[in-house]
Order: sequence, then structure tokens, then C-alpha cells
Amino acid sequence: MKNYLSIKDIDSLPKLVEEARELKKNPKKNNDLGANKTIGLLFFNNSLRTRLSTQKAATNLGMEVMVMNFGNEGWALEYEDGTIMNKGTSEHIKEAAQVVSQYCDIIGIRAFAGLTDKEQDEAELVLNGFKKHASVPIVNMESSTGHPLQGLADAITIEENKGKKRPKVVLSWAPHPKALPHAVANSFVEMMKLQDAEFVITHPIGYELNPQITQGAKIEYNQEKALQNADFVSVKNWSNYSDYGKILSTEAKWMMTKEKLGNAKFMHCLPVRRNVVVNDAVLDSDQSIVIEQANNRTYAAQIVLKKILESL
Ligand code: AN0
Ligand code: CP
Repeated sequence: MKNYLSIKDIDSLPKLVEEARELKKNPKKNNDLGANKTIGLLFFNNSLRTRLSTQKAATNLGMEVMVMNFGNEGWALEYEDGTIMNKGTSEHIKEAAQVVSQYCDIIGIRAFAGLTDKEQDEAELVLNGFKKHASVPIVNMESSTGHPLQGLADAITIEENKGKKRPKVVLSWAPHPKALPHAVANSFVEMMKLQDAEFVITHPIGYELNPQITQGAKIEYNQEKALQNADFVSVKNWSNYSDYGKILSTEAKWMMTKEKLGNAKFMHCLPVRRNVVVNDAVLDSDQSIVIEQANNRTYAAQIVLKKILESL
């Protein structure tokens, strides 16, 4: 694997999930693979899981880790070519990416969608800017349009918890007071399209995700109908896509409850707002697998870093 920018960089999802589960049994087995190699993790946004699990994954492989909160502590970067930089930006991505490439053998980038300009978000200025100007592999730690490490961790979690060959998996939209990006939902959909499963997306009318991503996936606007006989329910808020970045209504009735969940396992990428997105009864029940999902972030990152290290 040369880079991990999206779910599309996975050759065979079942194989990668199997390898990740194998590695989970003995995480330190390959702790010489990353010897004398450094990963730099650049965060333009907050994080708990991504920051610690990717760091842990790299350490399990014997790598050195450098973490930088670029959003707060780095120079404001310029991404446009030919700009006269006499305004807010201090350093061009061209220099920044080349400089970081000299210190690191792999670069991880977290840069969320701004949710004001769809075209700009879809251009993935930060991720693609580093991809273009860095001379080392790039790992997406959640960009404007995708969170493929989360998608891979979700695939591992489903595999570990499924009781039948072809489970029913539902992605259910949830209310949230803040406008949130589409990245997690997008990667979940892209990952599910590679699975042998009955997959249904449910959300209020008007909350359609990018149709290029959901193409071929089933959308059911009636949440109750969508949830019938589900084995896994992954809950996530996202803001409007067509009226880009807006919250049309918080639709409190879309919150996940024990009654709606039935016998399904509950999934969420975290962080989650209790009693807004999902109620306490679900999160505190045995049906919630969110903690194991977060644990699997380590093995998702570790299998990706292992594949990249093997290709260096
Ligand atoms: C982010 C999001 O929805 O994309 C990160 C999730 C992993 N969530 C929040 O900002 C609350
Ligand atoms: N799920 C996830 O990516 O969490 P963080 O935002 O805490 O990294």
C-alpha cells in the first residue's frame, strides 16, 4: 500500500480485516518492522481516538512518533498556487509538505471539512496538498470527505461480532446541535459497499449524502422500517449535503433508543453526545460495541501502517 487516503486504497477488504484480526492477537509481533522509521501525525482538528490509537499502532510496529497540533501551533498554510501571500497565511503547503517529509517516513493528516464551501472541501486541499508535495506516504486520519481508518475499524468490529454470514447493517442518521461533517458516514458507506451484507441507510428526507458515494446503496426514509431485523445499527449525525453544511432541523425523534434498536448491536465512531444522538440505556447496555470499535482503531491503523512500511 502506497498511501491510505480512502477506502478505495484497500485491495481486498475481507483480507485486510482478517490480517488486522490476526495482528490483534499478537500486536507486538512485528515490532521491528518500523525500526528507525518515524511517523508524523499532523492534527488540524481535535482528536482522542485517532491520535492515541494511531500512535499506539505505530509504537506496536516499533516506529518513532511525532505529533503536532498543526491547527493551533503550526503556521497558517497557503494552498493556492501563485498567491501573493500578504494576508493571513504564513507558509505554503509546498514548503511545509517537503519539510515534514524530511523528518518523517509516513505522514498522517487530520483536516476536517470546513462545511462552508462544498467545492473547496471536496478538493481536499490539505490531504491532497500533502499528497502532492510530500515525498512520503500519506495516511488520512479524517479529511473533508472520508475517515477510512474509522471505516476499516468498523469493518473489523462487524466481522468480530456478526452471528451470521450476511448480517443486516443500518446506518441511521441522528440529531446533533452542531453541523458535523460527512466523512465518517461516507467511509462507512464505502466500506459497507465492499461487504457481504444487507445494507440500508436511513435519514430524514433532505439529508441525502453525496449521491456519488451512496450510488447503489439502499436508502429508506422510514427509520422504523429500516431498523427492522437489523443486526448492526451504526448511528451518526451529518449536516446537510445539498444545502451544504446546514442543519435543517435537529429532528429529536431520530435519536437512537433501546426500543428502536431491538436486538441489534449499537455502533458509533465516538465522540457521542449522550441523550441527543443515543440515550444512556443503549450506550450502557451490552448491545453497545462502541468501546471495542474504538479499540479496533489501533488494529485498523496498525494493519495500514504495516502495509505501507512493507512497501517502502
Ligand atoms: C467529528 C465528525 O463528525 O466528523 C469526528 C468524528 C470522528 N465529530 C465531531 O466533531 C463531534
Ligand atoms: N472516532 C474518532 O475518530 O475519534 P477522534 O475524533 O477522537 O479521533
